[in-house]
Amino acid sequence: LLRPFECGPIQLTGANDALYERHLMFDNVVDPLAVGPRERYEAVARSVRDILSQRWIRTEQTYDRENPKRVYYLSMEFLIGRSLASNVANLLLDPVMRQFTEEKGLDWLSLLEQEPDAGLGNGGLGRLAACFIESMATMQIPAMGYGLRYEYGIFRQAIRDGWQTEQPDNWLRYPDPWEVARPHEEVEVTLGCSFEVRGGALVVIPGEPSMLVGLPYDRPVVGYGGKTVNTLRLWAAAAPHSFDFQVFSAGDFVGALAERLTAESLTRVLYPDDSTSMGHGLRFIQEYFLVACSLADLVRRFRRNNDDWGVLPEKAAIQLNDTHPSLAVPELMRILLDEGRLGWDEAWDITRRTLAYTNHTLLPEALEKWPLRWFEVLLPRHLEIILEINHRLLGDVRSRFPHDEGRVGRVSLIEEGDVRKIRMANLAIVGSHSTNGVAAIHSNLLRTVTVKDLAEVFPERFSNKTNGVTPRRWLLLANPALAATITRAIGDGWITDLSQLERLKPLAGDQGFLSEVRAAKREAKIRFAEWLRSTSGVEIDPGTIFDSQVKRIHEYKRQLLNGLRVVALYNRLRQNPDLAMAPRTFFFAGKAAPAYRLAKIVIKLLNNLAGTIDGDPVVRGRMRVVFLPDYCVSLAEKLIPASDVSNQISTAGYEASGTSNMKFMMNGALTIGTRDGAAIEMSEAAGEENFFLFGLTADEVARSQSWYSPQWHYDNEPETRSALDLIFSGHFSRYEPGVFEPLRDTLLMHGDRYRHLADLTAYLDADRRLLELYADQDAWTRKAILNIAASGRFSSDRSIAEYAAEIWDAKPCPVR
Ligand code: DL6
Repeated sequence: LLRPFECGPIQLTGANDALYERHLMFDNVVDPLAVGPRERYEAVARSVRDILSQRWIRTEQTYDRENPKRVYYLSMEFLIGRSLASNVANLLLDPVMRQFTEEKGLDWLSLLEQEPDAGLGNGGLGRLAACFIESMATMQIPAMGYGLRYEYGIFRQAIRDGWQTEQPDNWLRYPDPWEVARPHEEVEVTLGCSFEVRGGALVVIPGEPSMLVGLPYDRPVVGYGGKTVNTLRLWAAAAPHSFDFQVFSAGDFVGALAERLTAESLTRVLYPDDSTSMGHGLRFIQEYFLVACSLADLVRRFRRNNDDWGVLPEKAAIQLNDTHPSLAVPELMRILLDEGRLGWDEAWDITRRTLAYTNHTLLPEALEKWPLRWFEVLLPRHLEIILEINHRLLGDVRSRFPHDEGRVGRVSLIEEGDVRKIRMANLAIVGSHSTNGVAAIHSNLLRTVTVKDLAEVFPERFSNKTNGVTPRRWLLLANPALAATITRAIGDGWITDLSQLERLKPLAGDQGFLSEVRAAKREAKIRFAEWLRSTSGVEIDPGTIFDSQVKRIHEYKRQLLNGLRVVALYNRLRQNPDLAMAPRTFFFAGKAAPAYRLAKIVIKLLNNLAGTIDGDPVVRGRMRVVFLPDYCVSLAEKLIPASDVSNQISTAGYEASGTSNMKFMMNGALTIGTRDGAAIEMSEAAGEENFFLFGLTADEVARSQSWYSPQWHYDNEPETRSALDLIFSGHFSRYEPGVFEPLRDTLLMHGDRYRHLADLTAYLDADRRLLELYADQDAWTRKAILNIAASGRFSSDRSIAEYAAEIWDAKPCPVR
């Protein structure tokens, strides 16, 4: 067997070669001469998995032996993307792979394209979870991710006539070489009701408890250097084995199978919406299923090595990624009370000291509140526990804040009304020892506005942990040219200590380094242009400025504002074709929640802008708009390194943090943006003079209700007016008259909650400054270098170090 990392770097040996050949022939039982690219990808991936397996086993053995405090990261989403290149890079296998693919005549890049993106998330929250587990493995923290094994991840977006259409993402159609099924570690989950399929619909039968089975599928999480290989455990739902025999013998064969299908459908699909909590019962059960499976599993592991329930908080830190897993509060209480037979006070103390909660959004419509009635039917014991927690909480608040019934109503775990609801954020805050936001401004607003009353009751529980992204995937892997340039300049210590990028600062004055960074950017642009041409036939010019906005499509993220900027610039060129303006390609990419009508109209607008502008000879070669369909991790890995400009233009106070902003910064793009989310801290780190900031601040937005008048901007700002007039004249929708009227309604008629027009003129002004700078290529590259040099703070390693020290009290447990 291969013994990686113990005998020095892995060499290309006959053994490696044999691994591949065996997998190629025996896994799918095919003639190696007749295999296709998919089989080749699978064989390579399986060989890599073989190589990491020993270390994976050794990691678990070490944790078992050392019994360290473990971190459990519970998340409904892990937006993993592809694994092959990242595992190879983290195992330091790149040179071996290069030699191997050469000898086998394999094209590495097309091999990588065979792997589907594991799109088990909507956007920032899920991608953050993926960066965090990679950082924890790199930092040798004994950690485990727990999530759901959705059979269908985030939908695949196609664009038809400019409109978004959704197609199922059947990412598990072919066997996934990374996952390992662990049927012997299944767990059972009990619900207070059962289900039946009647006429194709799922019908709840209250009062009849039922059982589900959670089957774990493990994926390796390889730390950089390959020393630690942690586990991401994803749960798939199944029906229990026992039930079918009873029903079969009663004769209802088909009914029994249908029920099995019902159970399995629980983890069939990821909910494709990250900005509303819309009361889907299935989602509620998914959340409970994740919590119940994960807690059963981690408690079982804990009990293997510890008799005393009281030490749970010293052995396990459970981080709740948003409120989605916040049923962990009553579930852990239930386990401690009913299974551990502890008294309330002890159980409550253990629960609170074990759990911690991260908030990711202040949008009221995204804060989860589940109908109390659902608890009555599905989780009656949990409801009992929640009511008791609430009873004690309100008693405590009344005694600490006498005569303040308003506060009592606001902190309560229950929202009164026609439909009584449980406030999941309140439950998570009350039932844990730590609540954090994900950027300084966000944590501040959370504490002082969104949950102000609770923060005053428990001030010591609140903190900030600014997000970060893993430099391995987002710089080393995504941008080989820039990564090599940096390594040549300062060595490779930055890969695991991104603060070392600061050492690039003095090089911002070095002509040689400037040329190298410029060449690296050029290389990334050419790579991206070639990839785009070969995969979609779209031709773009790498000599133009690449100006990108890529993220979920949402009103608060204001892709519409960017669209208005594009139309205003287009108008300038139409009116004055000789105007000097650096040629630019505007890239947009992102998915809209399938039921989010306005976001879909924004996608339609952006696509129509692309079509009309592309067809207009007056601006040909001067500006292009490209909407890249089906935004996903692997598209981001290609576009971000190639971008010169990063648009981060949310209405101030609405974007919790943002993480694409950090990836762009690390890759040397300059940011044009509002003072929102982590962009504030990024501009502080780089110096505001190296950012193109514009627009209302969060305070100004909060106070703008009294003065904001979209009509005023229309009447008094000629560029705003002509941009809107051009859109509503039908210039971009000749064959679909009126298609953009809903945009007029939001922008002009209904008060424009997201203040688009208030910021448009300032955006155009910042854009003018940006173009002025671009005219001086050295000055531009200098700022790009200063941005890269200041991006060290936005590594997920730094975020994880803060979580580990200040929330989890977790230490590395090296695998020897
Ligand atoms: O914290 C990760 C990410 C932030 O960077 C984004 O700013 C924020 O919008 C996103 N939040 C969500 C909303 N989910 N919920 N609930 O994805 O989190």
